Amino acid sequence: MSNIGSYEARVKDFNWKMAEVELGYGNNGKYNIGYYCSDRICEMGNGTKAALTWEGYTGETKQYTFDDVRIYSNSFATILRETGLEIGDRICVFMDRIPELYISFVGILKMGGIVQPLFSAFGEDALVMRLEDAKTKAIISTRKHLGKVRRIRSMLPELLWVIVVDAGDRPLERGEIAFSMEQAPKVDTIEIANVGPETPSVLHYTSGTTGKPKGALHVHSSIVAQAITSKWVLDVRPDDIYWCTADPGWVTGTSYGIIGPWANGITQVVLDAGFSANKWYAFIEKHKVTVWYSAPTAIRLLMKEGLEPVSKHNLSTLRHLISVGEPLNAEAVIWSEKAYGKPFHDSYWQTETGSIVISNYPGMKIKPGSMGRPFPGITAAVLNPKTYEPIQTVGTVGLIGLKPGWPSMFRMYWDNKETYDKKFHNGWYICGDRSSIDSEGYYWFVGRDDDVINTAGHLVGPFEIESALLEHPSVAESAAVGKPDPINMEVVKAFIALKPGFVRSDDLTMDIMNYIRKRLSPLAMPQEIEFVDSLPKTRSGKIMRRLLRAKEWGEEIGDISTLEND
Ligand code: 6R9
Repeated sequence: MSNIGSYEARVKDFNWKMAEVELGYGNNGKYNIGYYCSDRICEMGNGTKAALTWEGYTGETKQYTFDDVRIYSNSFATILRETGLEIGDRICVFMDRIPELYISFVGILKMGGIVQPLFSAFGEDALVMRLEDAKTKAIISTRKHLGKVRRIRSMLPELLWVIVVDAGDRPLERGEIAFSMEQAPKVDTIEIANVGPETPSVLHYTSGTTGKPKGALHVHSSIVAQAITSKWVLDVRPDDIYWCTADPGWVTGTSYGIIGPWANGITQVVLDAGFSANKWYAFIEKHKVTVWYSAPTAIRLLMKEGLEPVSKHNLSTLRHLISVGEPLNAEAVIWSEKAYGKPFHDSYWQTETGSIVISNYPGMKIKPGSMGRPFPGITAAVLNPKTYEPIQTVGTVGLIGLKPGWPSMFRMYWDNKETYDKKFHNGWYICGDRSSIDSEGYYWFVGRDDDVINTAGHLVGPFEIESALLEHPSVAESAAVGKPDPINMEVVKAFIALKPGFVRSDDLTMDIMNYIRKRLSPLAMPQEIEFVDSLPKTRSGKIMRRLLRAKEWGEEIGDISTLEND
């Protein structure tokens, strides 16, 4: 029997108070996520249980118990306090998937800081944009990424400290601190910041169509939703070995790669290495993974490798598989059933929702290709895009809307109330995705309602790419759109009009691609560049990205006056 039991019964009985009681949230006036992910598990007698088994790209492994996480996160909290950082300060974690990333995340929360996780693959422009916006006070990083941080430091007057977790005795510059988690004096007890349920906890940046990336601000009580969805959707149980393949630079890697599993006292495994089917299967076999949370791009890559690598490994420990981030093709669900004897269960949510809001639940009939049904406690609908009223007709496509009020919902876009307010209409939070609902209440994803590019599950904003392209000496104007890709669903394609004096060439194409890869990230790098004389524009001068996109997808362009508002 799965944790959720009967979906219908849960929907009928559910209220968020029950989820709080289940977690003991607020007992003895304790609301801090850091406490619930470490100290509380130890207090319940599970201090010696493995919290994290980590494997690096060389195959080296390290293991940490919940007691280790408790003590090392105390050490992080202590050093952060000693440097003068306070409740509410933004502290960025900028590391590969090393143990320090996971444990400092807990430590920052314990001292009351707001964690700002950023992908270690981010280049200087991507970093500056997000650190400037959040007025980040400190960064925790490693030597590998220190060069990038040093090069942008002068542009960030608010940045006081860079904490380097693997500096050893190497010389550091002013404002940099060497701190080794394992060598620092062990701190058995600290005063955990006495935060309330509404105190900010995590700030995740996400891309929109226009403007800079926005920081979705979460609060400590988000853990109530993250813990219960881990239990009911991911179906984690005390003896599980849980593997979330997501990087904590992405919300999946924090909500379900740190908070959700640890709040439930679950052992998780982390592989800090690139993708290969054999490596992944060997990892599952070696660590006896039982619950696996991954993403469609990875599943498509595994499908490409076929059944042979599957047959070479013992994957019989797998009990429950879940996917997120992009539409999960029906074929992928059917294939996983053939390959692993278990279907992948699709789950849908966003940085802004903080936790899973629509999903296929264990024990419930899966309809391959459907995202499933709303989580108990979430009121969802498909709305008419003009009136924002729920559409009652089965199968009609509209905008996914959610009734505000669940615990992990973002509370604000950092310093951007205007954009935040635009996400609400007629009492609904508008996700920005289109879907229909069938007669049994299952949601069928249709597409995004904006120009954001979803490449391998990562949202990339066209504005960010176009802004970076404009900094290249040859580019006069540009448009970035998503183009279909069999593995990554979409990849970035850039249309570029060159400045006079520049000539189209393969060398220039490569140069521009590399420029974006370094300044932003490998995912933001255009996989294709098409040089054009000029870009299609509306009368008011806006670039008609949708026209370019429609061509790439072979879609009807239709009446272009409706594609962009003048
Ligand atoms: C968790 C996460 C959110 C956007 C979302 C939608 C797309 C996520 C999906 C899905 C189809 C699914 N998305 N899950 N599309 N089926 N199961 O992905 O957060 O990075 O903010 O992306 O991703 O477009 O609006 P985030």
